[in-house]
Amino acid sequence: MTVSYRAALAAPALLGLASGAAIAAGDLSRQTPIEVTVELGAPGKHEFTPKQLRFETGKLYKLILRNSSNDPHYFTSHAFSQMVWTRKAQVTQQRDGKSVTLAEFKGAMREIEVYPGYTAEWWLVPVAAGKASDLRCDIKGADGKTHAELGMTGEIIIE
Ligand SMILES: [Cu+2]
Repeated sequence: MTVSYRAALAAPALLGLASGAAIAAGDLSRQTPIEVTVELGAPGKHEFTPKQLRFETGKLYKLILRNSSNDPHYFTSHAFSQMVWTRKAQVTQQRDGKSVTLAEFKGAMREIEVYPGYTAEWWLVPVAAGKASDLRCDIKGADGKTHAELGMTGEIIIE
C-alpha cells in the first residue's frame, strides 16, 4: 500500500516536470494572441472591413468580429474553418469601458453570427496554408438579396 502510494505520487511529479518543458516549447494555444479585428458592416453598408485577411500558420490569433451596424451579420467561410484549429470562441460586452466575457464556446467552429452592436472573438491557430475565397454573409435583406450579393464577401489568405 505504501509503495504504490509513493509510486502514484512520484509518477505525476516526474510527468509534471517533463510536460512543463514540452508546454513551453510546443503548446501553440498558450501563445499571446495576435489581434485581428474585422468590422462586420457599418450603418447602411454591407461589407467586411478589411475585405482581405492574412494569417500565418502556427500562430495564435484572436479574431475580433465587431458589428457596429444595425443588422446582424455572419462571418462564414467553410474553407477557412477547415484550415484552422479553434481554441475557443467567446462573447464579450463593454461594461464601464471594460471588455467583459459573457460566454465561451469550445470546439470546432463553422461560422459566427454577430448581432448589432456586439462583438464576438474567435481564438484560433491556422494549421494549413491556402486561400479561402468564400468569406461571406448570407443574411437576406428585405429586398430579397443576401448581404454577400450586396458586396459582403471577402478573402482570407493563410501563409
Ligand atoms: Cu450581413
